[in-house]
Amino acid sequence: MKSRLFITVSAVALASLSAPAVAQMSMPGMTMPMAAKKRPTHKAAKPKQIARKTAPKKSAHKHSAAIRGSAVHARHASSVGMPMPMANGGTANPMSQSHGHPGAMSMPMPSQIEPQDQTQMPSQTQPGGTMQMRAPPQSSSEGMKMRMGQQPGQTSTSDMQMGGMSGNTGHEMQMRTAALGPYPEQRESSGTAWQPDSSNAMTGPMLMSGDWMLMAHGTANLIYDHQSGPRGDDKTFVSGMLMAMARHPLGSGAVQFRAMLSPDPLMGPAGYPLLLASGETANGTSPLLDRQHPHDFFMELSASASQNIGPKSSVFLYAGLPGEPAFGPPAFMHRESILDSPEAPISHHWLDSTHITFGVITAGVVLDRVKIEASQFNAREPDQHRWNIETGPLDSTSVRVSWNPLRTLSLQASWAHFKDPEQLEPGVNQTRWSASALWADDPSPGWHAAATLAWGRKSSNGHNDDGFAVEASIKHLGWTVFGRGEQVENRELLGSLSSSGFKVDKVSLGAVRDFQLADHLAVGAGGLFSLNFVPHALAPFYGSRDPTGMIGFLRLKLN
Ligand SMILES: [Cu+2]
Repeated sequence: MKSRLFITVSAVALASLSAPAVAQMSMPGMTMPMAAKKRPTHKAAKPKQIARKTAPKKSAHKHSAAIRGSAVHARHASSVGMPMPMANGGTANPMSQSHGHPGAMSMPMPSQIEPQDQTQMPSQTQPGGTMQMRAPPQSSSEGMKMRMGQQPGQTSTSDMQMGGMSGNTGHEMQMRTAALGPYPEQRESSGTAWQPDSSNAMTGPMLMSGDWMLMAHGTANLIYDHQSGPRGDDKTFVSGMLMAMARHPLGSGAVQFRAMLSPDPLMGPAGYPLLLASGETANGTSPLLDRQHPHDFFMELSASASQNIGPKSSVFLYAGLPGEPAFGPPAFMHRESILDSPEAPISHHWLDSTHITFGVITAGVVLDRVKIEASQFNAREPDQHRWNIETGPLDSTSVRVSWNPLRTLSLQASWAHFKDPEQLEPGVNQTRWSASALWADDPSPGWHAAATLAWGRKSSNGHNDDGFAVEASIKHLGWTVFGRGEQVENRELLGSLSSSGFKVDKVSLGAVRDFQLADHLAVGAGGLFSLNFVPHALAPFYGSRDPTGMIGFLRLKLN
């Protein structure tokens, strides 16, 4: 019954993909010059700006590839504090950033440069779409549904990237606000976490409905997993996530609702075999060892609201049940460096296991490239019941400072005090520290690369246990190659036999090849090989000092 619920929800989301009314989007690089609320004063704006607004009407299809990936949301000085999505938030296809492919221009064609004020043409229909009547019409894209699909293989999309456009400030250009502030949308990752502006991590279909921008993002993996040795196991299972977001302008900022669902509970309470992984429980009485716990069906149900307090600054509030507090790097399934890997990191509980926190409120301030935020949250890890929503006191605290010094780099440092996080260790508090650097760039035309360097520390009962992760991925054509190296100091691996800390390491290398099935849906096939390294003391338990893991997977991915 619960699985039926998930399937239904997934089916609805997938069905929306095939609707002709769906616009291609890349959340980070959302691409449509739409929803610009027009005011008469805009008639005086530069032709280029006007043309951007009018572009959807005249050339939504013809120039879809050009529009996708155009990078900046422009706002005229006279738009009275409303950050309007005139163009869009970024380089959806970083392959083409700054390479000036022929046909990659999102600059208006001459025929588009007509200073028409669409507010005077309320009943005009859009090509391929419907125009809802509304009096008075406020948006050039009111009710418009555009198809702006683009296959991943098509790299000749973008043109003007954020940096390029923001250099165009003679006319007070401004990026359209993201959910939490006036910066490129692709900076936003899971929860309130940041990633590099050059990231291309969240892709999926997008739909405008009035002033609402609706976005979907998701992956479903069918996995065969083999982990070697006496503590290993085999399993075939399904994992993944489906995320839906809805954003609307609010005052000088935006309100956003986000839901993320996971099919993980279908794999059963004991999760899947993953050597050296530990954390949470399958039955409420014993810890999960050498297995990765399933995520709860509800991974995120959150709302956020932001208000700009300056051209590059904002304040925001975020609340989730569940949600992600301001701690650590973005969650692994959203980190561009490793999101193609179907397995969880063994450093999950050092770095980012808080991404499914049952109860969190975060307040933050954005000052240009810096974000400072604090959360009050319920640090108790999810229990073995994976279909429910849990509650608890918001008695834990975290603080995170994020800094994107370059378009290609995102840094964070964070601290958290966890009150009573472990179901199996009641009354034991924990302090965690984390620092990370995320990088993303196009090393050469047609290639995209991402990397993460992260450190996390768990302190409790007088112990400090460190975890490190280095991750990288590179994409070219339909191929993605990804790898990760990790080291953690784990005191849970022998359960009640010993609470000594053991330094264990793991390296994994994998690849996946995606094939486009439809405009917004790709199917991929991939594999992954892992080598684990355990100290002598653990070798008898694992059968050797270097047990291995192998995973083969098929996946469906929204893009
Ligand atoms: Cu997790």
